[in-house]
Amino acid sequence: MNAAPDPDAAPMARALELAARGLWTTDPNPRVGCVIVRDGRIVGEGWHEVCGGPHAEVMALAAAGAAARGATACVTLEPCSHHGRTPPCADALIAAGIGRVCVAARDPNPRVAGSGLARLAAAGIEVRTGPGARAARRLNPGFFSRHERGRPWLRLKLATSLDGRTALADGRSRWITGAAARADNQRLRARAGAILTGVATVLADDPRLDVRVPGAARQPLRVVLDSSLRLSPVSRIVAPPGEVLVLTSSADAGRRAALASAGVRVERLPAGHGGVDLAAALRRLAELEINELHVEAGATLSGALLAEGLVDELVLYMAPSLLGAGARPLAVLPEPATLEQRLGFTIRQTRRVGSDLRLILRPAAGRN
Ligand code: AOF
Ligand code: ZN
Repeated sequence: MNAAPDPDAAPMARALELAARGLWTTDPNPRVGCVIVRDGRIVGEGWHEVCGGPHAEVMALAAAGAAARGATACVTLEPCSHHGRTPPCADALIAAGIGRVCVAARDPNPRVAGSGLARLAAAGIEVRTGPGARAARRLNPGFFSRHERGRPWLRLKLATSLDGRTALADGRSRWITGAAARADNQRLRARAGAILTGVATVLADDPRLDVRVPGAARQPLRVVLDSSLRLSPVSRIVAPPGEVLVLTSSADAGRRAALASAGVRVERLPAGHGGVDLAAALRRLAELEINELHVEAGATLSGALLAEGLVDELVLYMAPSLLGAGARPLAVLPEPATLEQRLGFTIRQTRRVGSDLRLILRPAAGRN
């Protein structure tokens, strides 16, 4: 005999679908959706669209109007209990007379962290948590990472040939992958809070590292790791729109002033091996409310991030071509002493994008 179907499953799936509409826009807030159900029928829907705007619950309550009384609200994240940029959603749900609340994931924000659920329960509202929790977290890897680990979710993008090369020996790399792969990468940039690169890449390629995809209204912060402040104030990455942050370990006031007058914010961090301390840089970016950090860098910085176990996800676009052994490698890494010590990954997804292949990989268990 089949178990009775879970009545919260379908509205929660719908709430998750709505939440995903905020993929490019809610930053630094999470992507959240809400569906209000009464007698098995959806009477209101909402999602968080933009930071500073109404939360998902408020939008759904407005749509439901008087039908919210006694209804169930399915929300992908615990309703907030704090006065942030907007008043607490828990209070709005209570005031609207909601009878029952079903929540996918608890809000890891220390200003909420269970107190939203507690406030609802104290008002006599039946509260259920759990359905859709994995999907709600998957939709917000950076928001959870920032609050739970104190660092952004780091996505390292690489574009290589079949033999794992990223450029000719002289640095020429435009283009290894095709237009479809590059457009796909634009969409990954659009969901990030910041795009990180190293100054060597800026000096060599003069990339813009901005988002130029239709429908993207927000420019992620562009971050350059530049231990000795070599960045030129006229490099393309500095040009508007969007903001630029340089993380350095240099105290050179003159160079700092030159960058500042070009609108670049410069912050000093401790030095690590071969440059700015990477863990400190990630901590700082989490403090700046960066959820997802999209990295497009050369072999040295990519290798250092991999070697330090700071990469959460690797997006590898592989072009069906060979560049030969003289071409540039994908990551500069210390050679493992034994095969057991090599960096291993699990393949999460393979997909053909135009003429190229896209692999999404995660570090194998036991790392990070
Ligand atoms: C909810 N529903 O739709 C969202 C929530 O500054 P504020 O007022 O926008 O609050 C931001 C915080 O609220 C954010 O860090 C997270 O903890 C929570 N987000 N909560 O009840 C929503 N987006
Ligand atoms: Zn809220």
